[in-house]
Amino acid sequence: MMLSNDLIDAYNRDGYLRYGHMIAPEEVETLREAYMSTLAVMREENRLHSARRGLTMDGKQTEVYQIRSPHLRHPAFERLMRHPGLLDTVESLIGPNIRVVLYQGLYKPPHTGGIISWHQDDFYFQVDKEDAVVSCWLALDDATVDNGCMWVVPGLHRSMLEHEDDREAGGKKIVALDDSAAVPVELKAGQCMFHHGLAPHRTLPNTSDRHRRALAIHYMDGLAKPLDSDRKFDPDTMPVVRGQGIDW
Ligand SMILES: O=C(O)CCC(=O)C(=O)O
Repeated sequence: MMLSNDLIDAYNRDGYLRYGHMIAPEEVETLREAYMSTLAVMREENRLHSARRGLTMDGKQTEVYQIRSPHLRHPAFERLMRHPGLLDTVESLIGPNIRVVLYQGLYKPPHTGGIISWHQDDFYFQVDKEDAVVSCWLALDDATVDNGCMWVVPGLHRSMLEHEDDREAGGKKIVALDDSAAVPVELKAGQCMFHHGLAPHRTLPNTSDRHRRALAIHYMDGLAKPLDSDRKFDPDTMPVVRGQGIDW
């Protein structure tokens, strides 16, 4: 179902939208099974390496595992990426031509799940059109402050901020951000939130004894192109899922 004007206005004002339930409990269960079996296969293939580093309070290495392009690994992930209700919501936010620019699972294990620092997705995906990137972050476990839910700073999605190497955790982070107004976006399993490509967001460690399994699908306007002309195009990992798309 397309979003109401009130919800679109809220997204435009805040840079994010806490959506509520996108998928049914049976589909959550199917996705959890696909997630765990994919992680097990990646471990067997010796391809499971933490995407971030750090130490827990008791000195253990922290871990954040990324499943890149999960739709190429299991049909349940493909189904989610093309879920008609999800695409209706994305269409309400960025228009009728929709391409996936990156699809990833991000797993924070109990107790050792690490940090992903403040960043803007447009740092990676910036394209030649405004308001053309939106990310859907879907929880497969209840996402709470103690297991590493998403945090956002409402209303700070107007400009690109400077990023630098995050020497502690790895990856990139925003150099200077006033996060005094930051809010956690807690979700139940099967619920999702959407954030604008310029919305600063982060996730904190998983200090709980529960998994924190999430899927992030980053969509862009299919008629836009990356500003970075070196950005590689790959039709398998970046499919058009509704309307038209131009390749680059
Ligand atoms: O799942 C996480 O911990 C972080 C995800 C994220 O930063 C993103 O989807 O852009």
